[in-house]
Amino acid sequence: MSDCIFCQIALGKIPSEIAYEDDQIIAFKDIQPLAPVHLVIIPKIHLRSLNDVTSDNKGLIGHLFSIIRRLAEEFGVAESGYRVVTNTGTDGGQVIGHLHFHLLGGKALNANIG
Ligand code: DGP
Repeated sequence: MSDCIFCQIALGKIPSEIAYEDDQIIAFKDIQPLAPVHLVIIPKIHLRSLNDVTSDNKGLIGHLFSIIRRLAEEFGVAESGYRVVTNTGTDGGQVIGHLHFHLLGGKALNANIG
């Protein structure tokens, strides 16, 4: 989608600090990091949120999570611990309307969710 910031990042039209990329997904550093490690992992296809995910996407989502796990290792937070979050919709705090997963780590995160 031409007006989607994350589609533009996936296409390389908006620069980002890329941590991983393949034909299906891309991971980049969040522009407003909330933790020492804060990556955003997205599918390249435009899905608006988790609400758009169906069983047709199970290969993609499984692959995406395997890369998140690998990135947690590479960024040195796998042992100490980390959090994976996907905000969905207005009440979920989603700002960018392209499915994405936050990988947060590198500090003791607040245990309160919500
Ligand atoms: P969310 O609230 O879940 O929709 O979070 C969107 C995140 O995306 C937020 O943490 C900031 C990040 N973000 C927004 N625009 C850009 C951008 O242009 N580049 C990068 N690297 N991150 C962005």
